[in-house]
Amino acid sequence: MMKAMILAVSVTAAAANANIRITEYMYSGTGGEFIEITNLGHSAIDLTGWSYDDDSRTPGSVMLSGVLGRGRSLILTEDSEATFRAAWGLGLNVLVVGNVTHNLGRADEINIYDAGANLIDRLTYGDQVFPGTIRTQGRSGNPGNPGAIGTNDIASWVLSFVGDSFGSWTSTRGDIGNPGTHIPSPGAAALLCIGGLVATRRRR
Ligand SMILES: [Ca+2]
Ligand SMILES: [Ca+2]
Ligand SMILES: [Ca+2]
Repeated sequence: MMKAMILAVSVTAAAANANIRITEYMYSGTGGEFIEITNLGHSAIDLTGWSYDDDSRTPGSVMLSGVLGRGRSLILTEDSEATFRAAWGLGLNVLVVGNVTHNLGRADEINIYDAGANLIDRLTYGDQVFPGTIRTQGRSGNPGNPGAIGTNDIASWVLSFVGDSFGSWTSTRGDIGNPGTHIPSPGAAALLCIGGLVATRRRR
């Protein structure tokens, strides 16, 4: 009985962890490069023990921390936290891990690991390696459709521009992106809405 309960709890935790997704990145800019991860699930997730690494694929390289609420994002950046917040005008509702040293190059990889060192999400990119895909220099990249999230499909990612559906703006240093917020694409919003309706009906 107890064993089954523990198993159920860990399966639930694993399913919840899978809701943490890479939602934006910029490998180079006038300001510091950054990565955004977002909690796309329905409950807060404690990131204690979680970590990031680039293409060296080693859990524990850069530690994350904090509790990421539903719909909230965390930024990893080579800037100091204060510099990044000031450049993009971010409030304290956005978690920022600054002074990250495992930096992104033109062709690189983003790996997010949970506290158990399990790979939770990965994005592999490089415009020379995968011709025709975006080059996030001075403007960030975003998943262009819901299927691009959590599937390591760089061909489906698109560059930010001011006035896009992601709500992108220009930082004080001239970089374009939308760090700290993730607005789902219209398709994803519709799916979430349908999912919410089904869940509501089931609860009744
Ligand atoms: Ca870089
Ligand atoms: Ca690197
Ligand atoms: Ca974003």
